[in-house]
Amino acid sequence: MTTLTLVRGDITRQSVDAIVNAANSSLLGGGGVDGAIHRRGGPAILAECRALRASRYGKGLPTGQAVATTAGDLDARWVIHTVGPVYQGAGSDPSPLASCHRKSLRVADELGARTVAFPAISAGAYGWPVEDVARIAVETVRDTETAVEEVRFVLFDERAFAAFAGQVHRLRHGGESPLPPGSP
Ligand code: AR6
Repeated sequence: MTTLTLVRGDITRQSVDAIVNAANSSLLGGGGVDGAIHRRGGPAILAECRALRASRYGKGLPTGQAVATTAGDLDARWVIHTVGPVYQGAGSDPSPLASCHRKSLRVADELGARTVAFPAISAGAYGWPVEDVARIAVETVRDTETAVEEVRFVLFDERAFAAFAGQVHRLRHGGESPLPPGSP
């Protein structure tokens, strides 16, 4: 049974087995969560990202995939880097965003991580409406088989926190799912 928890705050201050990074496909850093993770985690993370670019991911990490590195100086064992999709407007395909959550949990299982913190992937620079991100994230985690015991969504601002809280409430109180069964 995976417990979903919501925290308003900075993901780099969390104490968990794995912290998920909303990266870009270069794996070489950026702004937002990515910038904060590299700043606080120190150079060991970037060194492993560079090694990944020099080996398995010569062309970069594709959208919707996930890969782990050390967490450096963060209070975690691993950072799981995943690349969210860029919002293309109404009707954007949610499946790559669902895939980020599914693949991150799969990597967590391979590592043996039991507590995993997620940010609101794609809800910042990549432009997805946070309500959509919250729905896709919460439903995907609910529908994914995993040995992870706690998935903690760490939301930076009040609006994101409220969007995630609304989705968790809807799930717990049996609201209609806007997605048909089996969709991403
Ligand atoms: N802790 C938790 N959430 C945060 C933090 C933090 N320290 N900082 C920002 N957020 P974004 P994306 C929230 O832009 O949309 C980067 O440059 C933020 O308010 O970090 O997936 C990468 O390198 C928002 O709700 O990720 C990529 O190029 C959410 O985290 C690109 O941005 C995600 O915002 C990825 O864009």
